[in-house]
Amino acid sequence: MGIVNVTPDSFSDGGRLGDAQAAIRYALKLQEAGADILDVGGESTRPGAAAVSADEEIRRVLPVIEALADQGCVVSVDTMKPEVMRAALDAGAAMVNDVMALRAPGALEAVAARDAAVCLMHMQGDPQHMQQAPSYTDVVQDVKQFLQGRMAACEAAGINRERLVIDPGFGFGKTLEHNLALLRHLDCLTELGLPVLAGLSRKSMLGTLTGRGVEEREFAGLAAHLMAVARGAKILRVHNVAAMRDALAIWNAVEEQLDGT
Ligand code: 9MG
Repeated sequence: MGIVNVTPDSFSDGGRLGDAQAAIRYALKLQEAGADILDVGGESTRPGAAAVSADEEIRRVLPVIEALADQGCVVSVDTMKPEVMRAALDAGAAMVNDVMALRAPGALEAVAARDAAVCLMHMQGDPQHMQQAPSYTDVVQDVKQFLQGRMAACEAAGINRERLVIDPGFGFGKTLEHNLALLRHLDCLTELGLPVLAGLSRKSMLGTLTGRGVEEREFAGLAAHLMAVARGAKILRVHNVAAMRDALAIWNAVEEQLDGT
């Protein structure tokens, strides 16, 4: 899954249309580099990021989603808002990536009314405050129980299991120790029987461990994502698709050889 952020700081050339065109070009490059899914988001979920209105988010993502879906790309919309989900699904998005796991009022209904896939991500707190004092009894079991609860809520709302993907939400209301425990025990989440998505690209845990700035975390991200694959992750949400594809090519060649012997 390639990350396509359509926030003002991502492609800004001063004009909305220009921003959308730049985002579309960028997304198509990610697809060429081997992304199976393009995750388009118009609101930053970084710790402390300012919230934007649904109207503004729709203005940012809709032209991008429409153009990509028209060209046959598989598009996911990264949003917490039911209004944005509905607009994006109408525009051709095939998946909703919700860091709130459809907890916003109306979100379950917005997705249940369509047949799109959904990624249910764990987050403790909200993006503004989530890193202030994350706390768990047992982070792996707590996240697993939360995801189980959201799977049950989806099924009760008429969203069947075949449509669901789960995600521990690295960096969302978690300390370094919480993130490491979740990565080490990611296979506990695969026990829930759904595909697991892992998103570690450029995250601060990589910076803490390597001392590197946001733009310099590529190698650390590749290592972390391969460790997630080793523990059963099926979808990787990344900025550098080409680098991740190369790493996976080596991974897959070795694994296939193992299977054949
Ligand atoms: C939007 N977003 C930012 N980080 C993410 C992650 O780790 N997983 C998912 N599903 N979405 C994310």
